Amino acid sequence: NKPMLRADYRPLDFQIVDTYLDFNFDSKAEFPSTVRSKLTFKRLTPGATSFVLDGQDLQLLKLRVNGLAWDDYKLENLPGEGKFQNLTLDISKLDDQDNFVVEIENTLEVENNKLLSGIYKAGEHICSQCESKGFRLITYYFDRPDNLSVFTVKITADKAKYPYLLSNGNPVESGDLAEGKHFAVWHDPFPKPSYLFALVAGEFDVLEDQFVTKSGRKVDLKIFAEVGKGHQLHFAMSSLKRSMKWDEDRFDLEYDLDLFMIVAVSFFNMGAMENKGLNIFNESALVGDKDTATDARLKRIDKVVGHEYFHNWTGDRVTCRDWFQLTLKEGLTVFRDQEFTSDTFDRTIERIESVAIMQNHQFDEDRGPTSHPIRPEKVLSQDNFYTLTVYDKGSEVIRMIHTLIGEQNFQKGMKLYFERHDGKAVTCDDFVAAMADASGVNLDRFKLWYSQSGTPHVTVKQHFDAEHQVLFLDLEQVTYPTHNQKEKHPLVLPLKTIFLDREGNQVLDLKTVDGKPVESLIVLEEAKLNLQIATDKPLVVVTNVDFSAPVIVHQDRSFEELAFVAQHIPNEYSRYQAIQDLNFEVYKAHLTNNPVLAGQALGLYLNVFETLLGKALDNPALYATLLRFTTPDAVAARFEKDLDPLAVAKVYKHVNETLTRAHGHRALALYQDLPEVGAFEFNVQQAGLRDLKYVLLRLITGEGEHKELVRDLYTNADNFTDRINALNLNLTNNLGLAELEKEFLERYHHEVLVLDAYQSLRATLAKDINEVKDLTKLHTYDAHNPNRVRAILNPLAFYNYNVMYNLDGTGVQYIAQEALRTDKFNPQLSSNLVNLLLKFFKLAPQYQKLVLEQLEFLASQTLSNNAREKVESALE
Ligand code: HT7
Ligand code: ZN
Repeated sequence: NKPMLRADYRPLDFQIVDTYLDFNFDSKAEFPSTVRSKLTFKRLTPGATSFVLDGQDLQLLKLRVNGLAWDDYKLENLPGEGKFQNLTLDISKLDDQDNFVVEIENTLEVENNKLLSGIYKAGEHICSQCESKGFRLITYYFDRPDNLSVFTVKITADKAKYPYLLSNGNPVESGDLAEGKHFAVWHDPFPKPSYLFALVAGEFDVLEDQFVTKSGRKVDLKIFAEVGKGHQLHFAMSSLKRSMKWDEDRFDLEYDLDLFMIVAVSFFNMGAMENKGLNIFNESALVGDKDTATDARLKRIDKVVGHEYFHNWTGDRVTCRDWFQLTLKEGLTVFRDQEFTSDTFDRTIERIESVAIMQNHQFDEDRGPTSHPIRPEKVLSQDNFYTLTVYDKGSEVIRMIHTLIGEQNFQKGMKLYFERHDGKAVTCDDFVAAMADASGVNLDRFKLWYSQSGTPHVTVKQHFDAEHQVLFLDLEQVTYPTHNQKEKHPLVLPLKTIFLDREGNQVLDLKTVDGKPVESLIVLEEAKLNLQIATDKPLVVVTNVDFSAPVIVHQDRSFEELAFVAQHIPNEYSRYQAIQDLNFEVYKAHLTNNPVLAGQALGLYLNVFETLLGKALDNPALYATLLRFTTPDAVAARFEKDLDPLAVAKVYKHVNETLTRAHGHRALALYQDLPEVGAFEFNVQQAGLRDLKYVLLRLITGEGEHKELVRDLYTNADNFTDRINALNLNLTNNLGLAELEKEFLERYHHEVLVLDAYQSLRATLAKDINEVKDLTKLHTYDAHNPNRVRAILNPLAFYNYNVMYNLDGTGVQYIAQEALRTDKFNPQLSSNLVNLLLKFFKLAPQYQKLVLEQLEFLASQTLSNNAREKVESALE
């Protein structure tokens, strides 16, 4: 298959303006299910006489044009997995009619569709997933995002098995039919591309509520989940209502239909999907309450519900012209969900968490074999571009625009964007133009962020000339060549900067020696910037505060200076960053076997840790984060090469043991002083206290003492977070409290998502690969369900280095085998698993060899486009 290029975009010659779909899910055999479509076409290019409709794995039964049987067509089988059968229609006989109707009838494969794309069975439910190219598995169509059409959908199915029949928009009609069947008709007045089409059929528990918009319209809200799970939907409903309110308050955006529905399904490749008026969710991102979900998962539910809801405007009302523009809707919507979480919970913690995704994962993507700009130029499998680069770096790019022009101008830009493009399919250039025009700020140079891949490195050098009372501050940026792009240019980097004096006070209103103000936002536009700052005392310079630009900062600092910043800086994000930098020095000193340096670095870290412990009660949520010694995955992310994952894991263990010995008694005193958390509520204070309890207990019980505290935590718990934390502590610190695990497994025997969390914990702590493989024996395990497979393999790869990178090669071999197995039925899942092997380039040779062997093995097999694109780019 040939890759597609961004430059190859051509507008449509015809548009399908109106789409009527009539689905018949057969009650007896389930299949062949059929769909009859009636598509109203409009000619856009005068003189155009033929067009090609996309199709895959379909069987054409009937074709009519303007009511007459039509022979002027060609069905073409294209290479690739699945039977691509593009349908070319020749309409030259139509005598130049610019509007005409095409009727098509075809079968569609529902029951045996394991791709989780198109229309498929998720357990007992029928559901759809059309982004990005799933609609072609349903019927022949212009399956591309720039064909906007008004959809009307009729669904007919067995009433007993499928009591709910749902699609986008508003319900129009429903009724009973012969032979136990029934039907429902839905109409969505907003023109949309095929990727936003949705259909769901099945039996569900439903939670209903209402939201009154700011202009006083009543919107019915319905959330559907598997029967028996209805009581676990209240949190998601509160998230939805808060999201709707927040989008009105912060972005002045109101919901536009009379009904908003969300459905949870058990088989899904991603988190969720923003289909107009009918979001479909992976149940793991929707279903959960205090007894079945950790605080972290509830927070994720909140975020994903918000994210999909926010797409209603940024994605649905204004969509992408082509898939190369994916970051137009995803980068912007991630930015919006991050802001929602920041405004709802805690801005610093949200920033720390989203920066961790960038630093620990996206930076590796940007320097590895699949490096691509946020708006890619060349794509083989579109599924492979739902990446951290497109989503999270895309959001950082939006955030930089926000930083450069300010909140007020940004909101003006959003207004202008909607005024210009509502109901249209547009490009990233259109978005940036709206921001530039609304703010009056020229963003021409800034736009390089859309086409240049790789992470800029910024070197900060400073020198104080006491005699002339000048601080020389030199900033320099460089982006190294990446796999996909050799030549790089300077980018526009907004760098928030703080100056501290030796007493730890922030110094404001600084001027350069020629009298110009030194802004707290330094914008580095060229390769270098040299500032001469007038000051009578030396200053500590901290830049990229709040991670104002997605760059890697290099700044030579002594351990003492890092400890000083960690203890004194009046910015919590930078405190966190300084602690990470100091932790990294601890690792480096240990890894280079330099006992003197290691002792010095660790000594300073222990001091900082003591200071942090002393302040923990001021802000438990934040300090629980600050009190965690940097984990091996975050350390690995800082390496460009020669990473020894086993050695990193050893240092992690050693430092945690040292912390227990040095501060276990202080942790115990603090634990005993903690305020009562009180009856469960989901808020940042309570979640913070629960997290702090875990962090302290981990220290306290590090040497196997005080295990009764862990037993008490479990026994007295009124929530899932405390229970799984107790289980975790028991296993991590070998406390021998087997009775906790027994109770846990009995209590949650039927809770599949809870048992996924248990599997993840087990996979993280497993001692060898057989222990990991044994997890597939649990009664809930299903080798075809992405949630079950990922619950084991992701933690193995990210958090269990001892097993993943065991030098006998069995860890990486297992991942490769699973990638190959899943590639036979779900290439999207397989390609995600191949990702777990793509860190090979930074490993020390003995580990790199093991991973490359597995990638070469995969390359020798028959693979889907999705997996092949990844494997080949790795071996190129
Ligand atoms: N826009 C949604 C993308 C998505 C998806 C893409 C490929 C294959 C399966 C998928 N499920 C959902 C998700 C989002 O960003 O909101
Ligand atoms: Zn999205």
